[in-house]
Parts: sequence; C-alpha cells; structure tokens
Amino acid sequence: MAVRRKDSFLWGRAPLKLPKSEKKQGDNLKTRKFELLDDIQKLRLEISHVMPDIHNPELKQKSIKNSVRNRRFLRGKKKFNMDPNLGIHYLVENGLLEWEAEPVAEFLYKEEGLNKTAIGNFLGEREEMHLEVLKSFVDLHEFSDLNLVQALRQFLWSFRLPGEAQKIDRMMEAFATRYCDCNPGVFQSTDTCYILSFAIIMLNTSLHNPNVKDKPSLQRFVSMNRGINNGEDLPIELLTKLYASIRSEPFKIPEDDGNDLTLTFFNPDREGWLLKMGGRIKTWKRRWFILTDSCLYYFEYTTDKDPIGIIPLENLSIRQLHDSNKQYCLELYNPKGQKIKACKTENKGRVVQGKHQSYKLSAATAEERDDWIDAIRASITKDPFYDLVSLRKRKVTSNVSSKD
Ligand code: 4IP
Repeated sequence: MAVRRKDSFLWGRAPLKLPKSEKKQGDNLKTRKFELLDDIQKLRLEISHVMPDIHNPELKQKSIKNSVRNRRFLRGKKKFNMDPNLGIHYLVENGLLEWEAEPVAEFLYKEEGLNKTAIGNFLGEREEMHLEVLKSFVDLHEFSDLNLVQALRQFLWSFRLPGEAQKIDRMMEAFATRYCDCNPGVFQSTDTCYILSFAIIMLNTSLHNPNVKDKPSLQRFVSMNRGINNGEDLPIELLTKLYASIRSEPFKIPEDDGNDLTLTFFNPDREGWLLKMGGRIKTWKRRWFILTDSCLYYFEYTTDKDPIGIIPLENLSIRQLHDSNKQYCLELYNPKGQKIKACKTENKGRVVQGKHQSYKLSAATAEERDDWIDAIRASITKDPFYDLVSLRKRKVTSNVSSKD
C-alpha cells in the first residue's frame, strides 16, 4: 500500500469550500506569489552580467580602493570644517583634490556638507592662491540678468562672509567685478557696484535689525547713493526696485546662529590662529581668535559656535611684547594696571570670570603680530568698515574731478 503523505490526504479529497472572502485572499496571495517570482527572475537577468565581476579580484580591489577613497574624502571634508587649510591640505596630499584654483573653487562651490563659515574663511585669505580660488569661486556664479539684490542673495548664500574688514573688502571687490562682467553697462565702474552693494547690505541691517530704531526711507537710501555712478546718479527706478526687494525680504544668512552677519560690518574685525598663554597655569594653547564688536573671542576650532572666552576690549591697550621663549608676542593689558575683565567657559559649561592680569598672545609671523596689533588698536578706537566704503567713494569722486 502506498504511503500517503500527510498533505496528500488533503489533496486527495474534494477541494474545501472556502468562504468567499478567504478564497479571494488566497487568490490574491497566489497572484502576489507569481509577481514576486517574476520579479526575482527579472532581477536575476539584470545582475547576470555583473555576477562574474563580483567574483573578479581586480574589480573587488577597485571597489575596496574606492571605499577607502570615499572614507578619506569624507575625513578631508570634516577636517575642512574644523580648519579649512588643514582640510584642503589633507585632500591634496591624498590625491583627492588638485591644488589648482579651479578645482578647489569647484570643490568649495559644489561639494555638499561643507561648513559655509569655513568656506568664507578659506576664500578670505590674502595669499596668492587663495585670491585665485576666490576669483574662480566667484566666476562659478551666474549673475547675468539678475539685479544687484538678486545677485547678492545668491552670492551671500554660497558661503558665510568672514568678519574681518579686509577679507570682506576682497570678497566684495571680486563680487562687484563678476557682477559687472555679467551685466555690462549697468554701472559705470566696479567701484559703483561695490559701493552700492555695501549700501544694500547696510540697508538690510537697518531695515531688519530690531535694534535699529531709525529705519531709512527710500528717499534716504536714494540720497545716500547720490553721485556714486562716477559722479552721476543711478536711475531712481533701479534704486526703488532694490530698496523694495530688501524691504520685503532680508538676506538669508547661511548657518545663521542668531548673530546678524551684517552687524559685523560695523565693527573692525579680524580672525585667525594665535597662541594664548594660560592665566594661572602658564601653558600655551592654540586658539582661533575673532575680533568683532570691540571684543576678542577665542575658540578651540574655527567653526565652534560658542567661544571658550570673551575679552571686551574697552579700556584695554595692546602692545608688542618681547619674550625670550616665544616669538612674535603681543600683549593685551589694562593701562591702569588692573586685572582684565573677561569671561570664559569652564569644562562643565559654567561661565566664570577670567583670571588674567594681561593676555599674552603669540602670532605665527611678525607680520601677523603687527596686523593683530593694528586690528585690535583699530577696534578699540575706530571703525575701518566705514573707511573701506568712504575710500571708494573718494576714489569715485576723484575720478570725476580729474576728468573735469
Ligand atoms: C589653562 O591651562 C589653559 O591655558 C586655559 O586656556 C586657561 O584659561 C587657563 O587659565 C589655564 O590654566 P591648562 O589647560 O594647561 O590647565 P583655555 O581656556 O583657552 O583652554 P583662559 O582664562 O586663558 O581661557 P586660568 O586662569 O583659567 O587657570
């Protein structure tokens, strides 16, 4: 007698009469099963041509190399965000980026996940290569047929403008040159474009910063810009359009942390690495210093949001210092001989008073030391931002008088 399998018992019988709803479910399941089998078959066909490659040692090697490369690239980007020069150096050293202006500019412009403050810091430096990268970076922007506000919106979104007045000057100069190249005939000179760009940025601050109570009217904006087109006035329609655009929508600032970027325009600024001697324990620490709002801030990394310490510069003086163990020193001190009023964050985030009688700092070169001394002195006494614009205005006016 044939051995009956358990299930053949079921098969041998007349089909069970299932309720209508369950029969439908069963049919659906069957259809789904056929669909899945069909999909599997299609996938098999699709991957059939790559299957041999997967087992090919050369390709395997290539894919390992690629993943090492990708990991290094990511590490380079992270380094860049902490310290832009180190990051770029790492990418170049590892053959992941060419040390030429164009590829570096493209990397800064197109690569995702780069910190825009770091991009701004890198672009703002004054070494020859950085100036070339800045030019290529600005050239990647297409400003044709955009009005000046539209172009500025695009430009100011692609990186975060650094605080230092000289860096802003270089970047706005590059911007104005590119805008005029893309839109010949709109302005009589790049200086006009430069001055108007600053006027627009100041207008943005005045109109949208709640601390500014006296909001400029269109008339004031127009009269502020009298004669900036090589002695002539710009068309009133153009100024009206730019004014309306800024009034209806402020500039969007990348990585906005609540500090109004344009506020920094009103303060003398500088940023960079310095060594700082500790207050009680006399060790040197490398810190990223930012000079803004008549305060000196120091951070562990360039992109840290919160400073370790803040030194208000009011009532302080700055001088060069000779130290037998450290080169290029400068000292921030209170001429009345009192302890400096400053604050710092302790490890646990508690804000405490600084304990420095004076701040001893050291720069990388004599030139940097002198630049820091000048910038800090200027910050204590006057505002170079206004100097930048008034210098241009004088240039534009003197061009006109020399033509007359
Ligand atoms: C520390 O030394 C650091 O230099 C601190 O600098 C400094 O604080 C401390 O001064 C000094 O004791 P060690 O790290 O070797 O212990 P930073 O805060 O930049 O890390 P300052 O006030 O310079 O920020 P005192 O005075 O806090 O002890």
